[in-house]
Amino acid sequence: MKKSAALILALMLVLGTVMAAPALADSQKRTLTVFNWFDYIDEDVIKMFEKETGIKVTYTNFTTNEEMFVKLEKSAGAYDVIFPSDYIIERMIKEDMLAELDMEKIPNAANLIDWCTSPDYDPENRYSVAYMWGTVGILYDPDQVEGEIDSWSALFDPQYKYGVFMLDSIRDCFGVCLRYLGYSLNDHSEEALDAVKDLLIQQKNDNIVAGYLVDEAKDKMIAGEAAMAVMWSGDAMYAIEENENLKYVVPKEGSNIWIDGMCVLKNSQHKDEAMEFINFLCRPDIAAMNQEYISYCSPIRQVVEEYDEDKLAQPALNPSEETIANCEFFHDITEFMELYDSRWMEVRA
Ligand code: N2P
Repeated sequence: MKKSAALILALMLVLGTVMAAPALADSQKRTLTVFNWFDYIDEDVIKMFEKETGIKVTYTNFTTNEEMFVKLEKSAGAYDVIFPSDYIIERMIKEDMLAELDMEKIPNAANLIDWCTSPDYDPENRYSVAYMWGTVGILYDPDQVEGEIDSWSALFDPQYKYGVFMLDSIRDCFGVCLRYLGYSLNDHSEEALDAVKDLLIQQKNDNIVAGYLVDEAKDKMIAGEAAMAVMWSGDAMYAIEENENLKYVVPKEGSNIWIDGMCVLKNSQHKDEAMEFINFLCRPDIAAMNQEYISYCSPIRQVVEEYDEDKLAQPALNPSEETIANCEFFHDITEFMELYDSRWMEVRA
């Protein structure tokens, strides 16, 4: 009797401790807050990362670089990993907002294709690792336009009544107009910006604009709701995969080529977890999942090497050398953005 009572007591004690012990005190849990563009990851990738590492991810989204930047300023310390484009990385380096990456913790960065490893905005990859890249062009429905489109002039052709979705993103929208008018997409002269403003207001007055959109445009184009849309190449590729009738072109006047990077904020409290996350996204199988899901161009060599003929034939995924040579990167022109902002407000009013 005594023996079994002691045994039961011992058993209860053991069970009691096991059940009462928390897995890990909250303060010891590894966490990470990621701030990325909408529609820019296969969410299964996040689940896999959490499962493999035990790091709990809070995943949040933005629509444009400018929106992201404002949110970062308003909530310092809230985010760890962010996905800014080239010109914003350039700005954030200047403003000392980014942490230097610990490349020893990101060995998979060795998988990057060459031209994405030493971009002008961060020549030694001290602050960023490329996530995706692409161009800006026109996605169009050949059934709703006359002939092949090869010029930005189509955006301003009054025959396309409510036929054009514009990209609701200030640098992209001004950039394509600047190139159409023969300027650099980094121009900030009053003369050039006034010409862009007049062009965009005329386009509205001619009832050509069907809307200023960002992420919604791809689904509307798949559904045939407009003749054309100014679009980032990956979204265009996504739409083409859903509706093979659609076509993408980078107009002959030239356009923007861009790289979105992965960066860690200087004030992040979870830098190790951040490096692990970036490393995970550079793993070839993970990068392939993301490429498949979002349709943007991955800079991971093994993914690119697996593209089949159909993919390679798509200018939205595989622009020609000629197209690339005719494209420019955006640069940081923060000190002149007031000149853009005031005109943008007039256009959008
Ligand atoms: C996808 C965001 C694409 C980023 N929604 C373009 N730089």
